[in-house]
Amino acid sequence: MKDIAKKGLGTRSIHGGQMKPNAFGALATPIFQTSTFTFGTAEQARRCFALEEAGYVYSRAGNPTLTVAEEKIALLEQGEAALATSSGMGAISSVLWTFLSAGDHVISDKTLYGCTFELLNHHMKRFGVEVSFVDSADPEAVKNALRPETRIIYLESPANPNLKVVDLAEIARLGHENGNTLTVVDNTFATPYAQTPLTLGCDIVVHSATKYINGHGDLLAGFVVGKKELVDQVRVIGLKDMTGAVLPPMEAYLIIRGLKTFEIRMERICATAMKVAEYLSRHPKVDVVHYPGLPSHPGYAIAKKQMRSFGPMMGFELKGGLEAGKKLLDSVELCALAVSLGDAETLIQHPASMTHATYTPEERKAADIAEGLIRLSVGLENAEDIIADLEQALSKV
Ligand code: LCS
Repeated sequence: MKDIAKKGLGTRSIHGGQMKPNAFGALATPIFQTSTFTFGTAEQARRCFALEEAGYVYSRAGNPTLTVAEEKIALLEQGEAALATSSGMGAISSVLWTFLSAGDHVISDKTLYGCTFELLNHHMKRFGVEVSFVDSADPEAVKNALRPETRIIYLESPANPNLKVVDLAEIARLGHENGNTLTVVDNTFATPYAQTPLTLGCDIVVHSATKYINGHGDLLAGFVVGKKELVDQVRVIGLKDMTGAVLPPMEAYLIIRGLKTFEIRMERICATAMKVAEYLSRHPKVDVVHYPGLPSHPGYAIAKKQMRSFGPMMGFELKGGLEAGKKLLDSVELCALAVSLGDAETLIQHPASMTHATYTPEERKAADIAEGLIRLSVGLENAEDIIADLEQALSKV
């Protein structure tokens, strides 16, 4: 479609990247469930392997169904290119293994998804990569941690699980000022509906597409987005040779299907999230609500500046602390007690004992992840029903 990059989010997610023409004029995207691709001649095979001719050779390096999903995500994030992976961790590890070598330095925020923290905090040093954990909501802390060998600044904004907001344009600027430093942002919590870090100057966006991008809680997937030159490196080094974290074609098809409703899902969910956050912030048993759309949130002004919407995720703490929080989790009926996020169903969980059990209590304290924090992933149910469920559960606390 002509000028697809200039169309609205809904149009881009439905029409972007579609094969033209689809086999037999099929409207839905065909699932190319194949591991390999045949060549007409030995010379053509040689040209494809020498990258003198474009074409698919083997599904670890590319597959037409994945290409459609990748082009849609690139259009949504306003990046030049995207790469699909088999999970969010597949996207993150493929990026890190591509750009890091022994002797390199990484600056990471202290507040991260638990497994990303585990990878950066425990495993990187086994390969001779040093990681400094800072509070990147304070750009001075990032500036002070920068070294000539800092190759990557890695962060989430809003962060999992406490919704910390970071000034992405400022951090990317500091990275570029330092020279060869890439700012990598996990945009899973915001989604491209609410925020596009590449347009703020960041170099690479990673996603767990398991979450709101797919939106139906029935698969795992990830994406890497950025300049074509960077994404190509992740494809041929991190994905093809190091992690092999390839997305199956059926999963790519389901993401393409889920994306058709991406904009309307996010519109509904973010509006509901705002109502739920306001409800919780007025409740006498609630101590604090962590939602970037509330003026009481420390990152509110920056969120207002860099986000188009305040997103679908929130955290909250009860006045009764951890014990009250457990009682609440045991009392919800509509909200599902489960990790993950971004499903049609509202999900509720306790980070300290579930997603962020990879942190020690001291590490959680340093990262401002309260032991009693409850995390809520708002779903597609009606706002009044989600609120009624929280109300009946809070009455039992
Ligand atoms: N990045 C963020 C911000 C995440 O929340 C997750 C998973 C990942 C990356 C990893 O993606 P995956 O490999 O699972 O597709 N977050 C989860 C969570 O908070 N609960 O369960 C999984």
